[in-house]
Amino acid sequence: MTTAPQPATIIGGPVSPYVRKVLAVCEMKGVPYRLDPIVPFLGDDTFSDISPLRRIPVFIDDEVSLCDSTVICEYLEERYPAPSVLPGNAAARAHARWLEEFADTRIGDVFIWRVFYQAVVLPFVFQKPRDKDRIAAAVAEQVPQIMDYLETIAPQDGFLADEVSIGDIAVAVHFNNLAWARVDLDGARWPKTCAWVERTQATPALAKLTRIAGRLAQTPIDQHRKALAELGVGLTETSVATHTPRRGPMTV
Ligand SMILES: N[C@@H](CCC(=O)N[C@@H](CS)C(=O)NCC(=O)O)C(=O)O
Repeated sequence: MTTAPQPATIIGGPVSPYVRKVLAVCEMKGVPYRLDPIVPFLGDDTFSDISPLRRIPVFIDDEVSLCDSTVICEYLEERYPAPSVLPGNAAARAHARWLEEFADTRIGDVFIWRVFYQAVVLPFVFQKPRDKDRIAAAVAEQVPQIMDYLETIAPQDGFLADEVSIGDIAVAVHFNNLAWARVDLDGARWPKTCAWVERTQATPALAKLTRIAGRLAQTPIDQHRKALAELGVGLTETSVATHTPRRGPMTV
């Protein structure tokens, strides 16, 4: 008889797109987890030990303690192969992995660091004013470059492959953060991409996580655990969070 795995611990708040990517894969594969929903800049010394780059997500179970959403999702795919979050043939798998990499690096750099960080993290975590010119420049220059590229690869309908994969998920999660930073995209200019992202965000796992994260995005950080408990999310008993930011705001 196989016993159900003990819940894994995931460190990181679901407002992070990288955390939502990992949570989506857990949800799709039925991997139970408990969350320590920290904002990375508020991590304590234990967090520095567990996450040397002081980034979220971190995934801990009975066998591993892992950093980096891609590494974590690959581990989940190997340990819990069904249902798979990778397409069935080698070429489609490689394409999905490329989109995951593009999302994690380029989309993350622009949507998260140049826009979301400026619009949301600076005022709400560091109590610093947002740099509106910097946000406007990213929205005018880098966001369209990304959208133009995505429009060349976005599927006309469905997903990158037959089923939703890690490539679709990794891209789609970043668009919620852009919306929370109050950036509207022109659906007429990038129709295939906007429709593909919406389809992916509407899949059950991402729809659930977007609802949860959207609520947190409107909730003061010191009330995140309470809000998550009310939403029925399992939480760790202890946290690696402190109340004051450990590191000054990055300039990007
Ligand atoms: N490549 C990493 C990126 C993770 C990442 O950048 N997470 C952000 C939150 S959205 C973070 O922890 N930033 C804190 C920092 O860089 O100091 C992954 O895929 O997990």
